[in-house]
Amino acid sequence: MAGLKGFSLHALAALCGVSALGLQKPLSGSEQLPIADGASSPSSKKQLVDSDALQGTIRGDALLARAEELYEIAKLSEDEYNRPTRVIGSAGHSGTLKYIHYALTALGDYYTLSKQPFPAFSGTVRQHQLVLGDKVLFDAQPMGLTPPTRDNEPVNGDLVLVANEGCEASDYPSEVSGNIALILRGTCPFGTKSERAGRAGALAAVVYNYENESVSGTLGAPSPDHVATFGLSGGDAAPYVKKLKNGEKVEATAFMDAEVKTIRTNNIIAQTVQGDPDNCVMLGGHSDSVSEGPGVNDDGSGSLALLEIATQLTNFSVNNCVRFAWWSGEEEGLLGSNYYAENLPEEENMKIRLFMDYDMLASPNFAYQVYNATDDANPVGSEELRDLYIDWYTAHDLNYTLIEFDGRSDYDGFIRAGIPAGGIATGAEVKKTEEEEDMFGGRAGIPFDPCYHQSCDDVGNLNMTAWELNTKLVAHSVATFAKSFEGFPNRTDALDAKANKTKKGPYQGPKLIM
Ligand code: DTR
Ligand code: ZN
Ligand code: ZN
Repeated sequence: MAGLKGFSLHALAALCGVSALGLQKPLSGSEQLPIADGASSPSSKKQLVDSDALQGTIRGDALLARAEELYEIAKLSEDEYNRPTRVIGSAGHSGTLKYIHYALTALGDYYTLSKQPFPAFSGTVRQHQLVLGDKVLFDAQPMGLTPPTRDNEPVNGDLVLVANEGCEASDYPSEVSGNIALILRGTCPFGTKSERAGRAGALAAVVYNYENESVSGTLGAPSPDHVATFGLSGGDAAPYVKKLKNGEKVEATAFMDAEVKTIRTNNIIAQTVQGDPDNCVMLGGHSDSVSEGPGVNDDGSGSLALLEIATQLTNFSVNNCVRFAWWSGEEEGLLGSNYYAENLPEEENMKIRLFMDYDMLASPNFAYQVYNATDDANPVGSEELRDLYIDWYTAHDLNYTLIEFDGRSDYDGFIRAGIPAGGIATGAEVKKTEEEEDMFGGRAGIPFDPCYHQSCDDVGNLNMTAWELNTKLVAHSVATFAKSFEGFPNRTDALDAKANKTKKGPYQGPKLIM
């Protein structure tokens, strides 16, 4: 398999510390051209990278072989999670990191590799229950990264309605202490509400939605003042809000058997040795999945596309440096990419000409989606990157849609740091419309990826046509800027661009934070 020369499932087994007996036959490296042995010859003797040439090295079967290996790695978590997963802290995720690092190391000295460790948080809720009055609220949802109730046991008290939206200390009446706070969603993050409730002495908190639907999000980075916190639909909360506003008493019992672990994890960064180090094109995908499944599309499709392109790029020389990133902790709220972007010294920030995010490139019921970044709302250059994608799909007589640039994936930290960014995707839980069925085929009325964040996000969940095509587009984006930034806006003062023209949405990664 191109790019897998000498890399076999047996090697994978060895590096992941599992018996190869359970794995399929080793992959041979013989039947693919071009074999990525470019790493072995000096860059100066290589052809300058060219979009068509790099796109020409992309093969669906090489991508599929990597997906099959990734699924085998996800199965390393079965003992602990009873299912394949690559969630941070799992054997499946550490196996993913080893796989990526091993594959990059096999490319010799074409890249400078680095691991960026950072503290991440992983939350588990074993059991939970919320009882209001004499009713069990079955749709009450534990917030992500919620702490347990005291001693992981049920706590009882009065339900106390907090004023406004519970974003200020003054919103919490003294009655909250020793009782359970009922807080309206909005204005500030769930984590702030939980922290305020804890500081007011609440035993637990319930955040109720301003809409009828249920609400579940994350408290974000743990705080010692966080308390066990549920999300509740506006419909479920309404009768209790009414009672409390009428001065009636409502008893409550909250039970949250939960644990939040701090884990050390790593981003992996690979930068071409060759190429102008002051003018880097950067691209990323995330190496982790949710705990519910193996994440072969989300985001194996993006992170493996990057690995395949990084492998094939070694056949070429580059004028500008190319920096690949595999982010950890995206699913917990963009932890790795935010950590990276927020810790960039300004001088290093200015060397990144743009960041391209590749997260879900192979959804089974795909649409070709381009993030609708604009230079008015985002760092200048974001719109030009958007137009590169639009031009490529158009040149290939393909339809595309523009989707919200709403902070739901790893570009968010970069645009907040003033770095132009963008990317493409093929869709998640949102349902395909009739019009999109006409544009892309597939089926209207079902999600772009019906296995989004589920155990069925496995190799069978990949649309190979979309994946191979999008990987060629990723290759085009890499080759274009690795060759030249001509016509692409220069970085202005990072601090200016950090004026943060982008309004913070309710999402941080796939998690609702408010
Ligand atoms: N890939 C998703 C996050 C994500 C990025 N863009 C969108 C758009 C619509 C839904 C989800 C997303 C994930 O990592 O869960
Ligand atoms: Zn993702
Ligand atoms: Zn996800």
